[in-house]
Amino acid sequence: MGAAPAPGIAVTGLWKKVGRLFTGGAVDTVKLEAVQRMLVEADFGVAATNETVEKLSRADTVDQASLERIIVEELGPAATPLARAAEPPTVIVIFGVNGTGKTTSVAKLAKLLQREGRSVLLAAADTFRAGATEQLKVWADRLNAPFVGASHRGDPAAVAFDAVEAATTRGVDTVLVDTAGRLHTDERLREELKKVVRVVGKRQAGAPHESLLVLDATVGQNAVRQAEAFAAAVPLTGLVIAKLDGTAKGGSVVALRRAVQVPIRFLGTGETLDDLELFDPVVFAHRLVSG
Ligand SMILES: Nc1nc2c(ncn2[C@@H]2O[C@H](COP(=O)(O)OP(=O)(O)OP(=O)(O)O)[C@@H](O)[C@H]2O)c(=O)[nH]1
Ligand SMILES: [Mg+2]
Repeated sequence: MGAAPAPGIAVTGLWKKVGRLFTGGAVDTVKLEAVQRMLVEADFGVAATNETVEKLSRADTVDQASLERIIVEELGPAATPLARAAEPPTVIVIFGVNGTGKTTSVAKLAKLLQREGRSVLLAAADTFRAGATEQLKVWADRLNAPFVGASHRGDPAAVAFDAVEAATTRGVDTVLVDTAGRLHTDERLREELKKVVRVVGKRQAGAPHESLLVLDATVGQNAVRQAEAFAAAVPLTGLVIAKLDGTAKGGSVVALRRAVQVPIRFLGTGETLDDLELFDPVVFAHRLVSG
């Protein structure tokens, strides 16, 4: 279990607020209601808040450790490493609403895989936003990774297809596909993303091997609605929760996991290539409660 909170992650220090309620006397409704307000304030959302409070009400003693334990349960299992296809290339597609941190997360994941000795190719299937292709190209150059893009308004599925093709020819291990961000309610985007998934699946058996949704931790409950909408559109294999350095709440991580029942895989904790960590529920709950 992590002792001190890692630099870069903002913490809520939940126990500093909650703990004083439980220093003496029995757990009663007044105390539980106070906890409820604190959890909502920390962005847990109503459902996760109520479940946590309900579990607390049944606990023999309420202490720092029991609150952490309950939150660990809600956060689900520790993250598994990224999938690797039996026959390369492995294809990883990144989804999310505009501005959540998709492109940055693609670059961070590329760095992580390179550190593990895996070669990567970056594909700019965001042909919608002007400058998006160039933005990913800059990261590819910095990472010294091959890159596939198209002209503005080109077909994103064609870019993804070409990228898998190029990776196969060059013997590249993993393709990371960046996609366009628009509102999660946008029907055209949904169709575009489904097509990307379909087309890479035709080109490469089992692809995409990972479909990761990037969510912005600073937007609170709005991210829950985004997560639900994306989960309904494409089969997701994991969540990346970005910008955790920019929020003092962090309870949204619990709410998000609950909303979509997709495992949390990575946390984004800053703007540089190294600001990505593998999600560990025990460490995270500890930061949330005891930080
Ligand atoms: N503090 C912080 N900033 C981040 C993090 N991840 C991304 N950002 C910043 O958030 C902004 C948007 O990031 P992008 O990666 O461009 O987001 P995107 O989802 O690709 O955006 P669109 O392509 O416009 O949809 C940039 O300024 C990033 O540097 C993070 O974990 N922490
Ligand atoms: Mg982008």
